[in-house]
Amino acid sequence: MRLSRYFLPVLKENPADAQIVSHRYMLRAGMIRQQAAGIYSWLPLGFRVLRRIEEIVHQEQVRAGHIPLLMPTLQPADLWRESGRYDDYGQEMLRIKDRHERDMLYGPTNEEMITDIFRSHVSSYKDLPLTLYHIQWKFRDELRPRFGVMRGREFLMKDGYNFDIDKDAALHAYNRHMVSYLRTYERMGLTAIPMRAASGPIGGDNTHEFLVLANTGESEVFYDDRVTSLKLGARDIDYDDRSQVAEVCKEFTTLYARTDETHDQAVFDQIPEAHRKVGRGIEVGQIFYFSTKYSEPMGAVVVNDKGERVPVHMGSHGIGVSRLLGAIIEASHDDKGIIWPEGVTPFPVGIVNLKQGDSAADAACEGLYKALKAKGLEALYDDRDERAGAKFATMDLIGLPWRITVGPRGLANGVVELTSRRTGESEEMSPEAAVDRVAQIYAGR
Ligand code: P5A
Repeated sequence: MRLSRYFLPVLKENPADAQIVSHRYMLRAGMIRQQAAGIYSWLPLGFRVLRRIEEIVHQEQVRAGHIPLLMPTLQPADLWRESGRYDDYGQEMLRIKDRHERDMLYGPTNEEMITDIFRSHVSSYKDLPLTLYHIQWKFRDELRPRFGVMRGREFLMKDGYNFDIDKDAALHAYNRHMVSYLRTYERMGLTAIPMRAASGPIGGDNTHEFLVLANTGESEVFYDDRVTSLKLGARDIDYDDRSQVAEVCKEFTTLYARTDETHDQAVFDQIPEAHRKVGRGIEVGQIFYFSTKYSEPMGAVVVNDKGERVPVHMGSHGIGVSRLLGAIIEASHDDKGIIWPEGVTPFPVGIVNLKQGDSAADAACEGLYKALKAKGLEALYDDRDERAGAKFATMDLIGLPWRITVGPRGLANGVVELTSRRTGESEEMSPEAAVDRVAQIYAGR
């Protein structure tokens, strides 16, 4: 993408109403625009990151054996009357009437709708286990939408729902989600810690929230800091192997890590003092096992291997897809701007032409741009007629992990400069070597 032809409306000034750094940088980097309280347009740069995050979520869900579908944003109220949640949900639910005076709502979550799909099409234990998920916009009329996409009213969620024959099978689905989420967040460059939490309006007794530690997080968290060094890494997971998956979950949930809702000071006090930490976290996901809470009242039953009709055991599992942009920025930035982890960056590399109009510099930039493209990497080429300082400031603000700087002086010696946004370190090398290095960094992304 050539910056001269892109739509990147960066702001020079700090927006007055943005209280936290991720919100400030998302506005300044021209990623989002607020249209109403807690409701945003996704401008091209923000949209690219959103799509990248969705892509990672999809890949890891499919890897775990879960099946994508797409349910609508608008739902009939009658489904929610069946589960009993229509009245329970209160003012967070946006209620709408259609022209026939039928009660509708903008879905805050989809337990009822997926249960309706299941009961209409599945009737035998032979069709289980089954986990369906989608990535779809939700609406919650939050009392205090704030911090940009972090607590929106309209927000993008991945929500998945498992249907199993009994509790053991459903707990395996729960564990499978936990492990697949760990992998998902790690690919985004995040450490998200599963913490015992409370289930709220979704229900059930088993639930974990995934929290990214950040001072600006909305949840108070209590944890043994050894939990922060656990990594799933590239280990090979067989998602059908119940004991392997359960072992991984045990590894990640044995050390104390809880939100204030489930905090137990007496247990916490037993952690060696040097490891006892109280902090704040951003909730980027939550998983639930709620047994037959929806299947029983809504009649989602199957015939088991003994010929009996039994309600299925269910759980639901959510990732805050749009919130993740904010969480990643909170976890990865400096005073000049965002520092995107390679896994989610909107563009893998930026090209800065220090002397637009200089024929050697222009030709070298074009050559780099095309050579990167040939390797499947779309660079953001700053081909504007701007001062070098302004170009660097824009690149630093939007946070691409790598920058190739091209100028007449370097080219006279046959070199360009490759700079890491994270460390600030630069290395001179030939344009070909720079292309190879960047391609190597992104190999297998
Ligand atoms: C699980 C999937 C559920 O709704 N039902 C379907 C269950 N869980 S949840 O914890 O309430 O939401 C899942 C994740 O969505 C994100 N989230 C939000 N993101 C931005 N703005 C909001 N107002 C908002 N509310 C929830 C969180 O990341 C949460 O973990």
